[in-house]
Amino acid sequence: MGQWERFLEPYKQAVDELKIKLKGMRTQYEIENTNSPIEFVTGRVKPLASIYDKTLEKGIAFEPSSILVHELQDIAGLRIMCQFVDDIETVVELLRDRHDIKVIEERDYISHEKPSGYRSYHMIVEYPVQTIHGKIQILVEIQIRTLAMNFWASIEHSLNYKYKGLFPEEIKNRLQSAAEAAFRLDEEMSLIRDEIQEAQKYFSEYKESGNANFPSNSAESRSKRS
Ligand code: 0O2
Ligand code: 0O2
Repeated sequence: MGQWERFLEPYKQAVDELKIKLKGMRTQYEIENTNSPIEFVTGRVKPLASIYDKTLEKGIAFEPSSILVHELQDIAGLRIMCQFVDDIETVVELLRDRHDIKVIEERDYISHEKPSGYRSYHMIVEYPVQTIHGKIQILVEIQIRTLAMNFWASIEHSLNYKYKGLFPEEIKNRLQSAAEAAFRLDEEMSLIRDEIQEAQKYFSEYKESGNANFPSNSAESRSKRS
C-alpha cells in the first residue's frame, strides 16, 4: 500500500489546494457583494477501488505508472456547482484565465449531452504540485455543472452502480426524460434569474444585519436600494 500512498499524495495535495483556491473565488464575489457564479465546490481523489475498476476496464496494469497517469485523467477530481447554466461559461472563462493551471482539454457535454442524458462541462487541467523532490505536474479533471445537472448525475451514478451500467429499458428511458426535465428546469430558472438573485442578495443582507432595523419587506428594501 506504501507505493499507492506515495503515488496518490500529490493528487491529494492538488485537490486540497484547488479546493481552497476555488472556494476563495466564491468568497471574493461575496466580499464584493456580487452574485457568485460558483455555488459550491467539492473534490476527491479517486478511491483505489475505482482506480482498480478503471484499470480492468481499460486493460492496463493496476500499478502506479506513467500509463496509468495518462489513461486515468480524473485521479484528482474537482466539481464546481453553479446556480445557472450561464454561470458555467463564466467559471470556464475564470479557469482559462488562471496562471496556476494549464488547460489541456475541454469537453462540452452541455451542448453535446451524452446518450445517457448526462450534462456537464469537463476541463482537464495541469496543476503544479511542489513536493520535497521538486515540482510535478498533476492532471486534474474539473467538472462544472448546474445544481440540477448535479442532482441528475448523482442519482444516475447510484443507479449505474446498482445496475452495473446495464439499465432496464424503462429506467433508461425515465432517466433520459428526467435529464430533459432537469435541463428545462435550468432554462426556467434562467428566465427569472434577476428576480432570484435580487431575492438572494436581500436574504443575505438580512442575515448579516442580525435583523436590527432591517426593512421588514423586500419592496421597501428594493426602493431604498434603487
Ligand atoms: P460550507 O461553509 O458549508 O461551504 P470539504 O472537504 O468538506 O470541503 P468535500 O469533502 O470535497 O468538501 O465535499 P462535501 O463535504 O461533499 O461538500 C463540500 C462543500 O459543499 C460543503 O461545504 C457542503 O456543505 C457543500 N455542499 C454539498 N452539497 C451542497 C448543496 O447541495 N448545496 C450547497 N449550497 N452546498 C453543498 P463546506 O466546504 O464544508 O463549507
Ligand atoms: P466517477 O465515479 O465519477 O469517478 P472514462 O473516464 O474513460 O470513463 P472519459 O470519456 O475519458 O471516460 O471521460 P468523461 O466521460 O469525459 O468523464 C468521465 C467522468 O464524467 C465520469 O467519471 C463521471 O464522473 C462523469 N460522467 C460521464 N458520463 C456520465 C454519465 O453518463 N453519468 C454520470 N452520472 N456521470 C458521468 P467516472 O470515472 O466514470 O466515475
